[in-house]
Amino acid sequence: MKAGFVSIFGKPNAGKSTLLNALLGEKLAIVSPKVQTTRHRIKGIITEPNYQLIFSDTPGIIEPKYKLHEKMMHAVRSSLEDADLALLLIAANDDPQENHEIFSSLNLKVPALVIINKTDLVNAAKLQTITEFFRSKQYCKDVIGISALQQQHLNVLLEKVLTFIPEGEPFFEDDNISDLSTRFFVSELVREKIYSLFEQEIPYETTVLVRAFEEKTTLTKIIADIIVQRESQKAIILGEKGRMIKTLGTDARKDIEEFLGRKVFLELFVKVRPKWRDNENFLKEYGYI
Ligand SMILES: Nc1nc2c(ncn2[C@@H]2O[C@H](COP(=O)(O)OP(=O)(O)OP(=O)(O)O)[C@@H](O)[C@H]2O)c(=O)[nH]1
Ligand SMILES: [Mg+2]
Repeated sequence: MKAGFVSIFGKPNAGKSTLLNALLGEKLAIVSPKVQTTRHRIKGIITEPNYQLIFSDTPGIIEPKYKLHEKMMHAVRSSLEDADLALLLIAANDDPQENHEIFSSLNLKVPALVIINKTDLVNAAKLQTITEFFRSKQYCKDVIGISALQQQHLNVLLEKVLTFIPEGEPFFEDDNISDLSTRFFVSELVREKIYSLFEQEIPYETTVLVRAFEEKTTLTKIIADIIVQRESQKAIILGEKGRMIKTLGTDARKDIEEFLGRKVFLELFVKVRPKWRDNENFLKEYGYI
């Protein structure tokens, strides 16, 4: 039996969360075409008869501008600490040198595989160039090209990963697929819809807090607060005659129903909390520890 921790690192938008979901065959982490979608460390556990792998999706590596960003980078550091192996993810259409600088800045103490994602977007020659670029890097044990979106070469990746995992007993019961609460995943699904429905600063200045979660006989009743920084943002999220929040609620409810496997009644409220992203108390209340 092998058991170990594998952390996924990379720039925002490299496809870390898409990869976690593809490996688990389950949508655990929210995904969007916008940068800085993931804000927490999200563990996804795969248990097979002969191994247990605990993957960690992490926030994209950025230069912190707000306390919220500092918390996000803390989630990155904490995933560095217990990893047996690091997966350094780069989008095939992104700049290798810039990614190399970010990977170097992690000061890895564990072996790393460079994973070139989004290979569906480039030709073979380009893939070859990036592969050669990383092969010579000191932290890089191997380079593997994948497409997380199209689920290509994930088996090659898994097999390679296992060669770096020590013998050991499982850390989690075999029916666990994550360490996070259902409330967390519900709030994330609402946040995902905010990323897809709203533009500019709104996704980045918003968070979601599940305030009530009640299992009734025929459905689950959920009340969630959408926290924004300004009154003008509240007006945009509500929309004319409440149209936007209605769409948001319907989209989120459908995904939550799929996630929970039962009917959901979802009620959303919008609350203004000026500068919550820089306020320790608010950050704590909203689950950013
Ligand atoms: N073409 C293509 N797109 C991909 C692939 N993997 C991910 N994407 C897209 O890239 C975008 C970003 O994906 P995410 O998984 O949210 O990226 P992330 O690295 O988790 O981003 P942050 O959470 O912001 O750090 C989404 O639009 C995905 O659909 C891939 O293999 N090919
Ligand atoms: Mg992500």
